Amino acid sequence: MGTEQSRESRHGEIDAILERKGGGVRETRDEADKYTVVGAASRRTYANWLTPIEEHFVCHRNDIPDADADAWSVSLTGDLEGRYALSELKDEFPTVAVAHTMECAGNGRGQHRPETGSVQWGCEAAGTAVWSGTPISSVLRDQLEDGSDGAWLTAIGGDPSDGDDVFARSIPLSKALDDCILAYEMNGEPLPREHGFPVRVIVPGWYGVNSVKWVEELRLMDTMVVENSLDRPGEHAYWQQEAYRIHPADVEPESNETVETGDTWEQLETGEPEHPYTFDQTVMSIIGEPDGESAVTAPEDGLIEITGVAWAGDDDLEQVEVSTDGGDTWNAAELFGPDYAGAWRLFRYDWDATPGTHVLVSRATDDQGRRQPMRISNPDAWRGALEADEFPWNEGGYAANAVLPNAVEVDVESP
Ligand SMILES: Nc1nc2c(c(=O)[nH]1)N[C@H]1C(S)=C(S)[C@@H](COP(=O)(O)O)O[C@H]1N2
Ligand SMILES: [Mo]
Repeated sequence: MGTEQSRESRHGEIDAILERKGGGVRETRDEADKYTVVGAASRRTYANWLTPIEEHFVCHRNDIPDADADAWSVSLTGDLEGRYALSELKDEFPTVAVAHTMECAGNGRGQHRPETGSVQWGCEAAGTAVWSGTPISSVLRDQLEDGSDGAWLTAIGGDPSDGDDVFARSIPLSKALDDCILAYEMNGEPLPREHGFPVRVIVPGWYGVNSVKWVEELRLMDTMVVENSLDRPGEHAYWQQEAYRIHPADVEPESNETVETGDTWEQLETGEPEHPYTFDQTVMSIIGEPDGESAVTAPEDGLIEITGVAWAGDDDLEQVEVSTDGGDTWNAAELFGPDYAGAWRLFRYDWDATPGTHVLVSRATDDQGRRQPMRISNPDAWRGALEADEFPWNEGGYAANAVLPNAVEVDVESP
């Protein structure tokens, strides 16, 4: 297919997504005119626990496959064998639902200075949906031997890659068996095409890139995907070993067969491996209301409720603090609402507001005591940034969870 022609069909496809999505939506692409990304969340999205499909961001690079659910199957390969039709996956195994806060690893990329490449997200690329499907552990259990410790499960997407590497991502088998599912519904609806119809992987609490859409193969190996791991054309390792790695400018990340931990923050702190993989999400919070779009009139008692969401990947959240003076002083917020592993929690703080302009900021800490840093560092700081309460600027603009870039400026008017 000629480039012009595929671009045209691509733009049509994006228009169709935009039509289905609600307000606050825009499309962005990278230099190669690839990447369908639709920033669907607005500030207000973060004042609610459940993200409606229309407000859930979309992110992928290739065209959406034209999938026929009746003909779709998932093959088991590597140290596994077999193949399941979608109907078998649905009917022969238990159905479960998981609540998952999905954040694109590039969320906050647009907050890096100098700018990094690719899509300049603000904080729109996160959402919480309830995904239903089949536990991966149910599908694999017959075939697993006791010695599967340390193994990796690679999911391969059926999106056409036009001669580039197929979209393949590996996660530790232990994580896959713990809580991952093959999802065929989102918020009780059949999976929308752009979210992976007819079936996708959901990896609760991990960056979106790990949740492979349009999944057609699950491969069990002793290593994660490295070059030439798959029975596929191409070199295979781009999406695992090159893209979505956290590293300083002008560095090519090293390829690893395995790593000790799927905890992205621990990789960053310890330098093992040198260039972390974007696996579990780092601790993060966003204020949803007030949203700064219009002035707020203080009620008679002066109390304005500040509401937002906070999450910590597959770790638990310990606390959330709110500042109403741009980060100079902090107050404890109250956590409320649903409390599911892998999904964000709502927080609120009753603010005794005075008329004027105020800068509201939120800051979350996970159960291992790791707190969101204040700002993104300069490009030279790399891992040393953490000691200065900064998040390391990195070339791909990944995993940014700094506090100040997500501040909201609010005008309060007298009652
Ligand atoms: N097959 C396939 N799966 C994919 C991608 C892709 O390009 N191809 N993009 C990933 C990325 S980077 C993200 S952030 C999530 C986004 O999921 P969503 O579009 O349902 O929000 O899908 C992931 N799964
Ligand atoms: Mo992403």
